[in-house]
Formats: sequence, structure tokens, C-alpha cells
Amino acid sequence: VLVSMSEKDATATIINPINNQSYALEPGIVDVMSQSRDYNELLWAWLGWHNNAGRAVKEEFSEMVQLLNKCAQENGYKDASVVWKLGDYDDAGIESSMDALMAEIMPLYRKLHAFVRKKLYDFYIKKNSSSSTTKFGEVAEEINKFEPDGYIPAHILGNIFCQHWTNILDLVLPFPGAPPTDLTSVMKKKNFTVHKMFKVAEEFFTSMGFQPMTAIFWKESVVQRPADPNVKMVCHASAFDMVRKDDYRIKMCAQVVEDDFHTVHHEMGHVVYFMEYQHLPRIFTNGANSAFHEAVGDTIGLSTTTSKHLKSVGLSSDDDEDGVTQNDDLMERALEKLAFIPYGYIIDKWRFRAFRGDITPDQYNDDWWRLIRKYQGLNAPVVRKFTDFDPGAKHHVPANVPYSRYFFSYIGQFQFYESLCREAGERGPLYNCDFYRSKKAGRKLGRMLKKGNSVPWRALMRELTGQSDFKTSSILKYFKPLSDWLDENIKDVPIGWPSGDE
Ligand code: X8Z
Ligand code: ZN
Repeated sequence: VLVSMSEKDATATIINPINNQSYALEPGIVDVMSQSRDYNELLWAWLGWHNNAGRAVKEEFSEMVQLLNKCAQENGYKDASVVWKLGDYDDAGIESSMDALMAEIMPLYRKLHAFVRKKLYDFYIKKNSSSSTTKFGEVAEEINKFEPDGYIPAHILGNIFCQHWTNILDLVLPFPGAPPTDLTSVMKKKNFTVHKMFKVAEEFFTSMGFQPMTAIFWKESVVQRPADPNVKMVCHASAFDMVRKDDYRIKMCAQVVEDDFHTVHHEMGHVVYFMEYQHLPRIFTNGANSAFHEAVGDTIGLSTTTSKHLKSVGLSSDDDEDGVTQNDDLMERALEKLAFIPYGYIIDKWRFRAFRGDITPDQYNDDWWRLIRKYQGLNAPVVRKFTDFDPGAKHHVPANVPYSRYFFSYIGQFQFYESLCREAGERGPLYNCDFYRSKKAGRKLGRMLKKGNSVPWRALMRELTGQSDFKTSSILKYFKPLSDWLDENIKDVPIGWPSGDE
């Protein structure tokens, strides 16, 4: 069942009615979603992918839920949700921590949402700019209207899954006159290759005292989509511990764009963790919990993408004094990190409900959108039906990879970051701290990584951050200046969205 679903996820394509070309998710659809500002072209890509990739796995997903539950029950657990919670966090009660953390982030998320909604509404509806005269025509489905105090339609946030919104930064910049560095164009100007992006990421890790990637890594990793169109490949980025000396690999379909610059750091973080705990007995060669594994590369990424760091390594196009573009920089990070948090929350919230039998297959899609409306304040651009299966369009669902790890990682990485900043002696504002070349910070992080999962994660969290659990204090501190700025700038804008559909 799993292999069949993954194959469908990897090979689904949609046909562009204008040029008759076939588009896969990466790079075709991803590029349209990030670059197009044509409401109907975006709708075509969004709908095509959800209808083709999503629906194709509906039946098999329901079958898998039953199989996973059967397996869980035969091993003495109530259902598969309990197995996931214990497997990832050793804590069957972790869902209430998720709920509490989500509630703490929500007020800030709602402010970001209000600002972004206003900007998108002005761009797409008020100005009616590129949306009416499109070549893509109308769709047969009933359109969900975009209202200034309603949900944001899910196809105009620059990402097919709305998991991050960085690709619409140009539409929501606080100070559009002085845009922060556009890393994609800087890298293109400097003739970066995908290999060069990997080398830049590696150099950051080695500057902190970590080992470089191994010879086998460079030889065996697959970092771009093979030119041969007959090669089927799951493009979704992943890192592998091949459990043989020096054999660590990354597989991804990278392009020289900012999103992938982040992903390269993310994946390399997994490899650095593999390498740091390789000396342990096999049973301990794992992340302290799965969110820690996800957080390593992202913590480094928070430092790499500061304007301070980009300037220091000649990757900046931004000549402004530090501080002038503070809110632009923070807005970019908010679109990447803050926008993600409710997304990271709902995927497993929904799967836990499916595993527990709170929802039946006929209710799967409605319940999915109920959660998206409630927590993300977004809605499908058109009315969806119970025969659709929109969660199936997201890689981790057909691939059966748990997702709450990213939710916790996006909170925990700010705790890790703050602690490493302190260790590196950085005294400025948290959002612009760079611990490049800090061997001290490297040692501090290394001490945690080296323990793998031989020590309970809360103890390791305490050692690294002084806090023994996931806490929102660091991420809220990081975004405080933006939060204050938003307060001033959404005074006349509605905040929140209808909450009637519990
Ligand atoms: O799946 C990933 C990584 C591989 S572990 C590329 N991420 C999530 C996603 O893409 O949905 C990283 C961010 C969230
Ligand atoms: Zn990962």
C-alpha cells in the first residue's frame, strides 16, 4: 500500500492547457506556485495537483489506517496515534503539549495573517490586477469567495501547501523601498550551482567545528532530478544514514533558489546528527526525539540567513544599515517560520483523528479543511467534496511520515538558536544573531548531538537551553519587534476569521 502511494505521489503530473506541457510537482508546479501572480493560473496548478495526486491515494490511505491500527492493537496499543506519539516523544500525552503551544502562538499568527490577508486582498481583489484577463479561464467548481475578513484562499500564498509564504514576500514587505537580500538572485548572479549551495552549507557547519561531509556523501548523494525523464524519483528532500562507515547521503531535486538553500541546510543538519552519534551502540543512533532531528539544520539556517551573516560572506544585496530593514527581515522569517506552525500542527492533528476513528473516510476531506480553516485561517479556493482527498497531496501523508516533528522543531529550533547565540557571545537582537565560526556554540550543540537518544530528550533540552520542554518564549522573543510593528500597522484591519464551523 505504502509503495503504491509513494509511487503515485512521485509520478503524478498535470497538463498545462496553454502550452500542453506536463508538470510534475518539482520543479514545475512548485515554480508556478512561487512565481505566478495570476489568480487563475495559480488556481489551475493548485487544483490540478490536489485533484490528481490527492484523490489517487484516497482508498489506499483508508486501507493503511486500518492496517496501522491493526498492527498497533496487536502490539497492545489503542491505535496507531499512540504508537506515533510514543515512537517520536516517548510520551503518549504529547498532544496536549501541542495544543498548549499552538494556543500560545495563535495571537501572533493571527496578526501576521491579518496583515498578509489585507495585502493579498488589495493585490488580487481590490486592484483586480492580474486576475481577470487570464488565459487560464474559469474552473467548473464553485469558487469560495475571498472576503477581507474571511479566510485566505489557499492557492495565493506562494506555496502549494501554504506551509511557508516566503514567496509572496514582495507583496507584504513592511518597507518595500528597501527590500532585504533576495538570495535567489544573488546566487544566480554569482553563478551558484547546486553543488556550491551544498559547499556553503558544509562550510558553516565546519566553521563551528563539525566534521565535513564524507567522500561517500559527495559521491553517492543525488542532489538534482536526473535528466532522464524515465527515471522515477521521489523528489521530496531526505537524508539517509546508510549504517555503513562514512556512508551518509542526501536525495533531493535542488535548484539554485532560496527555498532550496534552506532545505540543503536542513538536510545537512540530519547528516551532521548522524555523524555525531555514529559512535554510539546502534540502539541509540537516533535523534533524542524526531523533532530534534528536524531542528538541527534549521537552527543553523536561522543563523545563515541573517542579514548579518549574508553580509559577512558576500551574499547580500542589501546595503542598508543594520536595523533599518529589521522588520523586512523579520517579515521574511515570519512567512517562513510562523506561517508554518499551524500547518505543522494540523497534519497530525488530523491523522490522529483518523487513527482514533474520530472521523470516517467520508469525513476525511471535510475534517481536513475544518482544521485548516480553524487554525490556519485559510480555505480551499473552490468548494471541495467528500470524494476529494486533499491531505493525500502532501508527501508525508502517502509516504506515512509523521509530521508533528516539524511543528515541535519550528518551536524548539528557536530555543536551540537562542542558546547557541548566548554561547557564541552574541549580544544584539536575537533575530540578527550569527554564530558562524563559533567553536563554543559548535561544542555546545555537539554535546547534545553526540548523545543521540541515549538520554531522555527533556534532559538534553535542559542541558542545551536551560528549559526542560518545548517552550514558545524564544520564538516569541525573536518576533517581538515584528509583533509590535504589526500592532501599529493592522489597527484598521480586521483580525481573525469566522469561527463558526467547529
Ligand atoms: O519534509 C521536510 C524535509 C525533509 S525531513 C525537507 N520538511 C517539511 C516539509 O517539507 O513539509 C522540512 C520542513 C517541513
Ligand atoms: Zn528533515
